[in-house]
Amino acid sequence: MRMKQSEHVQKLSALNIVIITVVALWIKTAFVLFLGFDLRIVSAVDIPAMLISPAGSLILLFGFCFYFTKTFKPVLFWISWIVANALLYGDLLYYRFYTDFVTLPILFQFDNVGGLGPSTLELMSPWDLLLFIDLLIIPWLLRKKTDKAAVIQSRQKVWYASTGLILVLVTVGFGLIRSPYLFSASYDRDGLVKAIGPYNYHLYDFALGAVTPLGSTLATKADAQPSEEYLKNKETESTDLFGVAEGRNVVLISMESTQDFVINRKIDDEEITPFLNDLIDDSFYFSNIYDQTAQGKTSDSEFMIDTGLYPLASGSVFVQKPDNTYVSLPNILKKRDYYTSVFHGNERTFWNREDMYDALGYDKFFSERDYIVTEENSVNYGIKDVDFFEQTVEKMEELPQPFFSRLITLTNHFPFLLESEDQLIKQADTKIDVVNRYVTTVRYQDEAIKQFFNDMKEKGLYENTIFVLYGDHYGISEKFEEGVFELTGKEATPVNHVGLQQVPLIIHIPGVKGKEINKNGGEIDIRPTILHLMGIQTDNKVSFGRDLFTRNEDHPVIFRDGSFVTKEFTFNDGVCYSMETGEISTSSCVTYQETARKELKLSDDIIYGDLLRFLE
Ligand code: GP9
Ligand code: MN
Repeated sequence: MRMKQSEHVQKLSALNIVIITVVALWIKTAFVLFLGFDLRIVSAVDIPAMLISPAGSLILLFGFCFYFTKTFKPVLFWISWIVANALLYGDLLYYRFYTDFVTLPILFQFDNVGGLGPSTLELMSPWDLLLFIDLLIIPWLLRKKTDKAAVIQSRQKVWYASTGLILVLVTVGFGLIRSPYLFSASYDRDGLVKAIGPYNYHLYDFALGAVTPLGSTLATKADAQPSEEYLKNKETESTDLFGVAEGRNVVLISMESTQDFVINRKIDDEEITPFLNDLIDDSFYFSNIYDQTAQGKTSDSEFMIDTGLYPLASGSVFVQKPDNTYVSLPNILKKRDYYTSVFHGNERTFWNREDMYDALGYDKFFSERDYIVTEENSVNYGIKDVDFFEQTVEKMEELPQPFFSRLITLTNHFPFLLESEDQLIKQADTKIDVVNRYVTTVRYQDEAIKQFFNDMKEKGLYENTIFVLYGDHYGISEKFEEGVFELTGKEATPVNHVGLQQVPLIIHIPGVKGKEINKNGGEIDIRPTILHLMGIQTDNKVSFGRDLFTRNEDHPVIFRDGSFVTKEFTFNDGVCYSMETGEISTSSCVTYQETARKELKLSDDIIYGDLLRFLE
């Protein structure tokens, strides 16, 4: 009898097994929330809120198995386990590089975020295996299951479901009380995940993804009015530089992953960017320009420069909205008899460029198929920059003039791989290998640009051209920033982190002296700056950029997650800091926060409603 009793104690009911699994996942999720992501704890209530946030949704997710037949129950149980773990680990890997969470559209552009290539492997760690430790425990639990106990009483089901539901409601309700903009400003994904947990977040994101396509079907001309109203008050001063590059060819060089900290920096007395440093002496160098891209990376930078609109909060606008009407830079220039083209050594389909370039009005897209790409002249994502520029100049020579061309480099891309014969500077010597390699690929890119300028001179294309060189977005994500701080000797503070989001912007007009301009600005401001130099006054005001020569510095440079930077303050991860002292100054950011919300909403309305079709 005693023997039978102990056997009984060891047996577990199906409900117990589900509860143990949910608790294990809950603990894992809490670990990842606190240690895997960089969600800033601003007040003491953040801690219990974050701890509780995953529980309700996990309970409900696993509860589904109770309502199916005996055959389907284990299948659903394992599906739930896989879904929860895939979301958690997928988020963790994505966050490690992008400091952001996976969104529904990202799943449709999986290849563009590195797929399962070397970039992803670089982000994994052997310690990650610990996250799957419950995979050993669950089969052991299942062996202890009693058949009899497989039937879960209705009363138990009600208790189980009510607990899950109440926890979800408490989590969401508490989140809304603390931040009324939780859902209307859901592009602040760090804030959203912190408040409602990763699983509720994914459910919300999924629902949002399902309803947003309705935006353009239901939109009318009247929806465009608020944007027009808001933007008509945008200041439009002129300077004596207006029209200084009128009628010239325009060459834009998108410098892959190039951050501003490399400019005028040395590794053991060797400059990382010797050519760009020299070029700056003879150019307009905008030294406080911020990366404003989001999940669309390079394509987002292209989008901002061409349209003056903000990128989308989730996914790439190139992938999602290639059928919209855009009043783009190429279209404006085409009306002035420019021939417009893009040169890029990667596949035409990457970032859906092929389709989007049609929408943006480009006459021609020279892509991988137009280049001689071999094993020897390729590295990482494709053709090496030196070969790319060399072959590009030959094509450029044949273009009708004046032309507007964007050239997109590729070699300086994460994880920054380069054969030793191409390494023209020795690796840096920080704790972070990614940063050590980064300086070599940036140095290589600099050499490639130098050769391009020489070729342009040789072909007689240099004098009559205006060159716009810009870093497309950060290369060193927050995860590896420690190495940059080691290199620059700066302290790892939130304000210095914001400073690292600066990308170089150099506008070189042969024959025009130029100077350093240290006004704050962003990539969205590049378009009006080019138009100013070209002497083009656009009638179309539905663009959020401001000419960098006259930009009012009190206007915030707005990032896609609702954060921003002004001359005096920066709002980052939900906290307002003084730029000068780094001290927290909550009330100083309130008005700017409103401006950020307003501009992002108006821009989103234009894109989701395809509103520019009504203004043509
Ligand atoms: C690939 C290039 C790099 O075509 O645009 O992509 P990224 O990951 O930087 O957006
Ligand atoms: Mn890029």
